[in-house]
Amino acid sequence: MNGGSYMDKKILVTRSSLPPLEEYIDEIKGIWDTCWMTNMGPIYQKLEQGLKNYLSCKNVELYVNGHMALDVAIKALHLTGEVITTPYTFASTTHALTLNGLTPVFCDIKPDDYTIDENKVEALITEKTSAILAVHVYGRPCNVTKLQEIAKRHHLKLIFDAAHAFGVRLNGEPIANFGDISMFSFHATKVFNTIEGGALIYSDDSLTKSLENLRNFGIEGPESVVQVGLNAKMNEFAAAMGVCNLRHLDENIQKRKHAAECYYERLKDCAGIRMIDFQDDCHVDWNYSYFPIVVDEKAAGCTRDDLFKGLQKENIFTRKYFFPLVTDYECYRGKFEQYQLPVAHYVADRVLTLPMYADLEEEDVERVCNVILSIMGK
Ligand code: T4K
Repeated sequence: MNGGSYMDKKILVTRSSLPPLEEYIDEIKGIWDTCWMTNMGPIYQKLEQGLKNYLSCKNVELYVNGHMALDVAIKALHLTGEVITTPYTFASTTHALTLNGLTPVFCDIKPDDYTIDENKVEALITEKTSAILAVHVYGRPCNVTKLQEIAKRHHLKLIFDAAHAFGVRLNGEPIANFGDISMFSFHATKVFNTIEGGALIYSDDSLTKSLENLRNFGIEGPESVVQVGLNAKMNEFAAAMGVCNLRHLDENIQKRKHAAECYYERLKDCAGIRMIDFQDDCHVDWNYSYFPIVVDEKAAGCTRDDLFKGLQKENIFTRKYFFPLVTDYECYRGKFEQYQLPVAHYVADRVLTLPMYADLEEEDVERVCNVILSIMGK
Protein backbone atom coordinates (compact mmCIF):
# COMPACT_ATOMS: atom_id res chain seq x y z
CA MET A 1 0.00 0.00 0.00
CA ASN A 2 1.26 3.53 -0.80
CA GLY A 3 2.80 4.97 2.41
CA GLY A 4 1.20 8.42 2.23
CA SER A 5 -2.35 7.23 1.69
CA TYR A 6 -1.98 4.52 4.32
CA MET A 7 -1.11 7.10 6.98
CA ASP A 8 -4.19 9.09 5.95
CA LYS A 9 -6.46 6.11 6.40
CA LYS A 10 -8.83 6.69 9.28
CA ILE A 11 -8.76 4.03 11.97
CA LEU A 12 -11.85 4.12 14.17
CA VAL A 13 -12.26 2.48 17.54
CA THR A 14 -14.26 -0.26 15.94
CA ARG A 15 -15.81 -1.31 12.65
CA SER A 16 -18.87 -3.49 12.20
CA SER A 17 -18.46 -7.03 10.91
CA LEU A 18 -20.66 -7.62 7.87
CA PRO A 19 -21.19 -10.92 6.07
CA PRO A 20 -20.71 -11.14 2.28
CA LEU A 21 -23.58 -9.22 0.69
CA GLU A 22 -24.79 -12.24 -1.32
CA GLU A 23 -25.09 -14.24 1.87
CA TYR A 24 -27.30 -11.60 3.46
CA ILE A 25 -29.43 -11.23 0.32
CA ASP A 26 -29.89 -14.98 0.26
CA GLU A 27 -31.11 -14.90 3.84
CA ILE A 28 -33.63 -12.07 3.34
CA LYS A 29 -35.02 -12.83 -0.11
CA GLY A 30 -37.77 -15.08 1.25
CA ILE A 31 -39.24 -11.97 2.89
CA TRP A 32 -40.31 -10.79 -0.59
CA ASP A 33 -42.50 -13.89 -0.90
CA THR A 34 -44.05 -13.86 2.56
CA CYS A 35 -44.01 -10.13 3.38
CA TRP A 36 -43.33 -11.23 6.97
CA MET A 37 -40.90 -8.63 8.29
CA THR A 38 -41.18 -8.72 12.06
CA ASN A 39 -43.14 -10.14 15.05
CA MET A 40 -41.09 -13.29 15.67
CA GLY A 41 -41.09 -14.56 12.08
CA PRO A 42 -39.21 -17.53 10.62
CA ILE A 43 -35.79 -15.82 10.51
CA TYR A 44 -36.21 -14.77 14.13
CA GLN A 45 -36.93 -18.43 14.98
CA LYS A 46 -33.91 -19.57 12.99
CA LEU A 47 -31.61 -17.16 14.82
CA GLU A 48 -33.05 -18.09 18.19
CA GLN A 49 -32.34 -21.76 17.53
CA GLY A 50 -28.87 -20.96 16.17
CA LEU A 51 -28.05 -19.03 19.33
CA LYS A 52 -29.36 -21.79 21.58
CA ASN A 53 -27.00 -24.18 19.85
CA TYR A 54 -24.05 -21.81 19.82
CA LEU A 55 -24.45 -20.83 23.47
CA SER A 56 -25.51 -24.29 24.72
CA CYS A 57 -28.31 -22.67 26.65
CA LYS A 58 -31.92 -23.55 27.22
CA ASN A 59 -33.74 -20.24 26.88
CA VAL A 60 -33.02 -17.35 24.52
CA GLU A 61 -35.30 -14.39 23.79
CA LEU A 62 -34.35 -11.79 21.21
CA TYR A 63 -35.01 -8.05 21.40
CA VAL A 64 -34.71 -4.90 19.36
CA ASN A 65 -31.54 -3.90 21.23
CA GLY A 66 -29.58 -4.73 24.36
CA HIS A 67 -30.98 -1.83 26.35
CA MET A 68 -34.60 -2.87 25.85
CA ALA A 69 -33.64 -6.44 26.70
CA LEU A 70 -32.20 -5.23 30.00
CA ASP A 71 -35.31 -3.18 30.61
CA VAL A 72 -37.49 -6.24 30.03
CA ALA A 73 -35.31 -8.36 32.34
CA ILE A 74 -35.67 -5.82 35.14
CA LYS A 75 -39.44 -5.69 34.68
CA ALA A 76 -39.83 -9.48 34.50
CA LEU A 77 -37.90 -9.98 37.74
CA HIS A 78 -40.11 -7.40 39.52
CA LEU A 79 -37.15 -5.61 41.07
CA THR A 80 -37.85 -3.00 43.71
CA GLY A 81 -35.94 -0.48 45.82
CA GLU A 82 -32.17 -0.63 45.48
CA VAL A 83 -29.95 -2.50 43.05
CA ILE A 84 -26.22 -2.85 43.61
CA THR A 85 -24.34 -2.10 40.42
CA THR A 86 -21.13 -0.73 38.90
CA PRO A 87 -20.51 2.89 37.94
CA TYR A 88 -17.94 1.73 35.36
CA THR A 89 -20.21 1.00 32.43
CA PHE A 90 -22.12 2.43 29.48
CA ALA A 91 -25.10 4.69 30.22
CA SER A 92 -27.55 1.90 29.43
CA THR A 93 -26.90 -0.14 32.58
CA THR A 94 -27.79 2.65 34.99
CA HIS A 95 -30.52 4.18 32.85
CA ALA A 96 -32.30 0.81 32.76
CA LEU A 97 -32.48 0.91 36.56
CA THR A 98 -33.46 4.54 37.06
CA LEU A 99 -36.09 4.47 34.30
CA ASN A 100 -37.69 1.57 36.18
CA GLY A 101 -37.85 3.65 39.37
CA LEU A 102 -34.98 1.77 41.01
CA THR A 103 -32.11 3.29 42.97
CA PRO A 104 -28.66 2.26 41.82
CA VAL A 105 -26.22 1.66 44.65
CA PHE A 106 -22.72 1.91 43.28
CA CYS A 107 -20.03 -0.53 44.21
CA ASP A 108 -16.37 0.00 43.33
CA ILE A 109 -14.57 -2.10 40.71
CA LYS A 110 -11.40 -4.19 40.80
CA PRO A 111 -8.13 -2.85 39.44
CA ASP A 112 -7.25 -6.01 37.51
CA ASP A 113 -10.31 -6.57 35.33
CA TYR A 114 -12.53 -3.50 36.06
CA THR A 115 -15.57 -5.61 37.00
CA ILE A 116 -17.58 -5.04 40.18
CA ASP A 117 -15.57 -5.78 43.34
CA GLU A 118 -17.46 -8.75 44.77
CA ASN A 119 -15.74 -8.24 48.14
CA LYS A 120 -17.40 -4.84 48.50
CA VAL A 121 -20.92 -5.86 47.52
CA GLU A 122 -22.20 -7.23 50.81
CA ALA A 123 -21.46 -4.06 52.75
CA LEU A 124 -23.89 -2.23 50.45
CA ILE A 125 -26.86 -4.56 50.96
CA THR A 126 -29.78 -3.07 52.90
CA GLU A 127 -33.35 -4.24 53.51
CA LYS A 128 -34.30 -2.37 50.32
CA THR A 129 -31.88 -4.25 48.06
CA SER A 130 -33.59 -6.50 45.54
CA ALA A 131 -30.81 -7.35 43.09
CA ILE A 132 -27.25 -7.10 41.87
CA LEU A 133 -26.70 -5.87 38.31
CA ALA A 134 -23.09 -6.58 37.36
CA VAL A 135 -21.35 -5.94 34.03
CA HIS A 136 -18.87 -8.25 32.29
CA VAL A 137 -17.11 -5.12 31.13
CA TYR A 138 -15.03 -5.53 27.92
CA GLY A 139 -16.21 -9.16 28.01
CA ARG A 140 -14.10 -9.97 31.06
CA PRO A 141 -16.20 -12.15 33.39
CA CYS A 142 -17.18 -10.87 36.82
CA ASN A 143 -16.50 -13.19 39.73
CA VAL A 144 -19.73 -15.03 38.96
CA THR A 145 -19.28 -17.70 41.62
CA LYS A 146 -18.90 -15.25 44.47
CA LEU A 147 -21.72 -13.03 43.18
CA GLN A 148 -24.03 -16.04 42.92
CA GLU A 149 -23.19 -17.00 46.50
CA ILE A 150 -23.93 -13.48 47.74
CA ALA A 151 -27.19 -13.30 45.80
CA LYS A 152 -28.32 -16.66 47.15
CA ARG A 153 -27.40 -15.84 50.74
CA HIS A 154 -29.34 -12.57 50.68
CA HIS A 155 -32.22 -13.71 48.42
CA LEU A 156 -31.32 -11.23 45.70
CA LYS A 157 -31.78 -11.52 41.96
CA LEU A 158 -28.58 -11.51 39.92
CA ILE A 159 -28.53 -9.95 36.45
CA PHE A 160 -25.47 -9.80 34.26
CA ASP A 161 -25.15 -7.03 31.71
CA ALA A 162 -23.17 -9.14 29.28
CA ALA A 163 -23.46 -6.56 26.47
CA HIS A 164 -19.74 -7.02 25.70
CA ALA A 165 -19.46 -10.71 26.43
CA PHE A 166 -21.03 -12.67 23.58
CA GLY A 167 -19.01 -15.83 22.93
CA VAL A 168 -17.10 -15.65 26.23
CA ARG A 169 -16.63 -18.82 28.25
CA LEU A 170 -15.46 -19.28 31.80
CA ASN A 171 -13.82 -22.64 32.53
CA GLY A 172 -15.54 -23.86 29.36
CA GLU A 173 -18.99 -22.74 30.52
CA PRO A 174 -20.81 -20.12 28.39
CA ILE A 175 -20.83 -16.88 30.36
CA ALA A 176 -24.59 -16.43 30.08
CA ASN A 177 -25.23 -19.56 32.12
CA PHE A 178 -24.61 -17.69 35.38
CA GLY A 179 -27.04 -15.59 37.40
CA ASP A 180 -30.80 -15.29 36.86
CA ILE A 181 -30.65 -13.49 33.53
CA SER A 182 -27.85 -12.33 31.24
CA MET A 183 -28.24 -9.69 28.57
CA PHE A 184 -26.20 -9.58 25.34
CA SER A 185 -26.05 -6.58 23.05
CA PHE A 186 -25.98 -7.28 19.33
CA HIS A 187 -25.38 -3.65 18.35
CA ALA A 188 -23.41 -2.95 15.16
CA THR A 189 -20.30 -2.27 17.25
CA LYS A 190 -20.31 -5.64 19.01
CA VAL A 191 -18.38 -8.85 18.34
CA PHE A 192 -21.61 -10.38 17.07
CA ASN A 193 -24.17 -8.01 15.60
CA THR A 194 -27.71 -8.05 14.28
CA ILE A 195 -27.38 -4.35 13.23
CA GLU A 196 -29.27 -3.44 16.41
CA GLY A 197 -30.36 -6.21 18.72
CA GLY A 198 -30.08 -7.91 22.04
CA ALA A 199 -30.87 -11.14 23.83
CA LEU A 200 -31.77 -12.46 27.24
CA ILE A 201 -30.48 -15.84 28.37
CA TYR A 202 -32.00 -17.46 31.46
CA SER A 203 -32.65 -20.86 32.94
CA ASP A 204 -35.92 -20.44 34.88
CA ASP A 205 -38.70 -21.49 32.45
CA SER A 206 -41.31 -19.69 34.53
CA LEU A 207 -39.88 -16.38 33.22
CA THR A 208 -40.57 -17.21 29.57
CA LYS A 209 -44.13 -15.91 29.36
CA SER A 210 -43.29 -12.60 30.92
CA LEU A 211 -40.08 -12.09 28.91
CA GLU A 212 -42.06 -12.79 25.72
CA ASN A 213 -45.12 -10.75 26.59
CA LEU A 214 -43.16 -7.74 27.77
CA ARG A 215 -41.51 -7.31 24.35
CA ASN A 216 -44.85 -7.32 22.51
CA PHE A 217 -47.16 -4.93 24.41
CA GLY A 218 -48.06 -7.65 26.91
CA ILE A 219 -50.14 -9.35 24.22
CA GLU A 220 -50.63 -13.05 24.82
CA GLY A 221 -53.21 -13.71 22.12
CA PRO A 222 -55.31 -11.70 19.62
CA GLU A 223 -57.89 -10.91 22.30
CA SER A 224 -55.76 -11.06 25.39
CA VAL A 225 -53.41 -8.40 26.81
CA VAL A 226 -52.10 -9.66 30.13
CA GLN A 227 -49.26 -7.29 30.94
CA VAL A 228 -48.32 -3.66 30.44
CA GLY A 229 -45.59 -4.26 27.88
CA LEU A 230 -43.27 -2.59 25.42
CA ASN A 231 -42.53 -2.94 21.74
CA ALA A 232 -39.06 -4.48 21.89
CA LYS A 233 -39.14 -7.09 19.15
CA MET A 234 -36.25 -7.97 16.84
CA ASN A 235 -37.26 -7.69 13.17
CA GLU A 236 -36.51 -10.18 10.39
CA PHE A 237 -33.82 -8.08 8.66
CA ALA A 238 -31.92 -7.80 11.93
CA ALA A 239 -32.34 -11.49 12.63
CA ALA A 240 -31.06 -12.31 9.11
CA MET A 241 -27.92 -10.31 9.80
CA GLY A 242 -27.48 -12.38 12.95
CA VAL A 243 -27.97 -15.68 11.11
CA CYS A 244 -25.22 -14.69 8.66
CA ASN A 245 -22.85 -13.20 11.21
CA LEU A 246 -23.10 -16.25 13.44
CA ARG A 247 -21.48 -18.31 10.67
CA HIS A 248 -18.43 -16.05 10.71
CA LEU A 249 -18.24 -15.41 14.43
CA ASP A 250 -15.53 -17.88 15.44
CA GLU A 251 -13.31 -16.76 12.60
CA ASN A 252 -13.86 -13.11 13.57
CA ILE A 253 -12.98 -13.81 17.20
CA GLN A 254 -9.75 -15.47 16.04
CA LYS A 255 -8.90 -12.40 13.97
CA ARG A 256 -9.55 -10.17 16.99
CA LYS A 257 -7.34 -12.43 19.07
CA HIS A 258 -4.53 -11.96 16.59
CA ALA A 259 -4.91 -8.17 16.75
CA ALA A 260 -4.91 -8.32 20.58
CA GLU A 261 -1.74 -10.40 20.55
CA CYS A 262 -0.06 -7.90 18.25
CA TYR A 263 -0.98 -5.04 20.63
CA TYR A 264 0.27 -7.07 23.56
CA GLU A 265 3.61 -7.80 21.93
CA ARG A 266 4.22 -4.17 20.97
CA LEU A 267 3.13 -2.60 24.26
CA LYS A 268 4.04 -5.18 26.89
CA ASP A 269 7.32 -3.57 27.87
CA CYS A 270 5.88 -0.06 28.03
CA ALA A 271 6.06 1.22 31.59
CA GLY A 272 2.86 3.04 32.48
CA ILE A 273 0.58 1.16 30.07
CA ARG A 274 -1.59 -1.49 31.65
CA MET A 275 -3.37 -4.02 29.48
CA ILE A 276 -5.79 -6.76 30.43
CA ASP A 277 -3.66 -9.79 31.14
CA PHE A 278 -5.54 -12.15 28.84
CA GLN A 279 -2.60 -14.31 27.87
CA ASP A 280 -1.99 -15.84 31.29
CA ASP A 281 -5.64 -16.44 32.05
CA CYS A 282 -6.41 -20.04 31.17
CA HIS A 283 -9.89 -19.88 32.76
CA VAL A 284 -11.39 -17.45 30.28
CA ASP A 285 -12.05 -17.84 26.55
CA TRP A 286 -12.26 -14.15 25.78
CA ASN A 287 -13.96 -12.57 22.78
CA TYR A 288 -11.47 -9.66 22.46
CA SER A 289 -14.38 -7.25 22.22
CA TYR A 290 -12.42 -4.19 23.32
CA PHE A 291 -8.75 -3.43 23.88
CA PRO A 292 -8.55 -1.06 26.85
CA ILE A 293 -5.28 0.35 28.16
CA VAL A 294 -4.93 2.25 31.42
CA VAL A 295 -2.26 4.94 31.33
CA ASP A 296 -0.38 5.72 34.50
CA GLU A 297 0.87 9.21 33.72
CA LYS A 298 3.86 9.08 36.09
CA ALA A 299 5.35 5.92 34.64
CA ALA A 300 4.25 6.62 31.08
CA GLY A 301 5.48 10.21 30.96
CA CYS A 302 2.21 11.28 29.32
CA THR A 303 -1.48 11.23 30.15
CA ARG A 304 -4.35 9.27 28.64
CA ASP A 305 -5.55 12.52 27.09
CA ASP A 306 -2.14 13.14 25.49
CA LEU A 307 -2.47 9.76 23.79
CA PHE A 308 -6.08 10.38 22.82
CA LYS A 309 -5.25 13.71 21.18
CA GLY A 310 -1.96 12.58 19.68
CA LEU A 311 -3.60 9.56 18.06
CA GLN A 312 -6.44 11.71 16.78
CA LYS A 313 -3.92 13.97 15.02
CA GLU A 314 -2.75 10.86 13.18
CA ASN A 315 -6.29 9.95 12.13
CA ILE A 316 -6.65 7.25 14.79
CA PHE A 317 -9.87 7.57 16.77
CA THR A 318 -9.79 5.86 20.15
CA ARG A 319 -12.53 6.18 22.77
CA LYS A 320 -12.58 6.67 26.52
CA TYR A 321 -14.91 3.80 27.34
CA PHE A 322 -15.90 4.40 30.19
CA PHE A 323 -15.25 8.02 31.08
CA PRO A 324 -16.92 9.78 32.76
CA LEU A 325 -18.21 7.42 35.40
CA VAL A 326 -22.00 7.14 35.40
CA THR A 327 -22.06 8.89 38.78
CA ASP A 328 -20.52 11.97 37.12
CA TYR A 329 -23.05 12.28 34.27
CA GLU A 330 -24.83 15.65 34.18
CA CYS A 331 -28.20 13.91 34.38
CA TYR A 332 -27.23 12.14 37.60
CA ARG A 333 -25.28 14.90 39.33
CA GLY A 334 -26.42 15.26 42.93
CA LYS A 335 -28.98 12.49 42.49
CA PHE A 336 -27.13 9.66 44.25
CA GLU A 337 -25.39 9.18 47.55
CA GLN A 338 -21.65 9.72 47.48
CA TYR A 339 -20.10 6.27 47.25
CA GLN A 340 -16.47 5.35 47.76
CA LEU A 341 -15.31 4.57 44.23
CA PRO A 342 -11.55 5.18 44.19
CA VAL A 343 -10.65 2.40 41.74
CA ALA A 344 -13.47 3.28 39.34
CA HIS A 345 -12.35 6.94 39.34
CA TYR A 346 -8.72 5.98 38.82
CA VAL A 347 -9.51 3.74 35.85
CA ALA A 348 -12.11 6.04 34.23
CA ASP A 349 -9.62 8.93 34.35
CA ARG A 350 -6.90 6.90 32.64
CA VAL A 351 -8.59 4.44 30.30
CA LEU A 352 -8.35 4.49 26.53
CA THR A 353 -9.91 1.83 24.33
CA LEU A 354 -7.73 1.24 21.31
CA PRO A 355 -9.10 0.28 17.89
CA MET A 356 -10.29 -3.33 17.89
CA TYR A 357 -12.26 -5.21 15.25
CA ALA A 358 -11.95 -8.35 13.19
CA ASP A 359 -10.63 -6.60 10.09
CA LEU A 360 -8.02 -4.56 11.97
CA GLU A 361 -4.82 -5.48 10.20
CA GLU A 362 -1.39 -6.07 11.68
CA GLU A 363 -0.12 -2.94 9.98
CA ASP A 364 -2.97 -0.94 11.57
CA VAL A 365 -1.99 -2.17 15.05
CA GLU A 366 1.62 -1.37 14.23
CA ARG A 367 0.62 2.15 13.23
CA VAL A 368 -1.42 2.71 16.41
CA CYS A 369 1.42 1.41 18.61
CA ASN A 370 4.05 3.47 16.81
CA VAL A 371 2.10 6.65 17.50
CA ILE A 372 1.61 5.68 21.16
CA LEU A 373 5.32 4.92 21.58
CA SER A 374 6.37 8.12 19.90
CA ILE A 375 4.10 10.22 22.14
CA MET A 376 5.67 8.41 25.09
CA GLY A 377 9.09 9.35 23.74
CA LYS A 378 10.11 5.74 23.02
N1 T4K B 1 -24.67 -2.25 28.52
C1 T4K B 1 -23.41 -1.98 28.16
C2 T4K B 1 -22.30 -2.27 29.13
C3 T4K B 1 -23.12 -1.45 26.89
O1 T4K B 1 -21.85 -1.15 26.56
C4 T4K B 1 -24.18 -1.21 26.01
C5 T4K B 1 -23.93 -0.64 24.69
C6 T4K B 1 -25.49 -1.53 26.42
C7 T4K B 1 -25.69 -2.05 27.70
C8 T4K B 1 -26.70 -1.32 25.55
O2 T4K B 1 -26.72 -2.18 24.43
P1 T4K B 1 -27.46 -1.66 23.05
O3 T4K B 1 -28.82 -1.16 23.47
O4 T4K B 1 -26.60 -0.60 22.42
O5 T4K B 1 -27.57 -2.92 22.24
C9 T4K B 1 -21.63 2.35 21.27
C10 T4K B 1 -22.83 1.46 21.01
O6 T4K B 1 -23.90 2.18 20.40
C11 T4K B 1 -23.36 0.77 22.23
O7 T4K B 1 -24.08 -0.37 21.76
C12 T4K B 1 -22.25 0.27 23.14
N2 T4K B 1 -22.76 -0.29 24.36
C13 T4K B 1 -21.30 1.40 23.46
C14 T4K B 1 -20.16 0.97 24.35
O8 T4K B 1 -20.74 1.87 22.24
P2 T4K B 1 -21.22 4.90 20.89
O9 T4K B 1 -22.14 6.06 21.06
O10 T4K B 1 -19.87 5.01 21.48
O11 T4K B 1 -21.10 4.43 19.36
P3 T4K B 1 -20.64 5.26 18.09
O12 T4K B 1 -21.81 5.53 17.23
O13 T4K B 1 -19.81 6.42 18.50
O14 T4K B 1 -19.73 4.18 17.33
C15 T4K B 1 -18.44 3.85 17.77
C16 T4K B 1 -17.64 3.39 16.55
O15 T4K B 1 -18.20 2.21 16.02
C17 T4K B 1 -17.64 4.37 15.40
O16 T4K B 1 -16.57 5.25 15.53
C18 T4K B 1 -17.49 3.50 14.18
C19 T4K B 1 -18.06 2.18 14.60
N3 T4K B 1 -19.39 1.91 14.01
C20 T4K B 1 -20.49 2.54 14.55
C21 T4K B 1 -21.74 2.29 14.06
C22 T4K B 1 -22.95 2.97 14.64
C23 T4K B 1 -19.53 1.03 12.95
O17 T4K B 1 -18.53 0.48 12.46
N4 T4K B 1 -20.76 0.77 12.47
C24 T4K B 1 -21.88 1.36 12.96
O18 T4K B 1 -22.99 1.08 12.46
O19 T4K B 1 -22.01 3.65 21.55
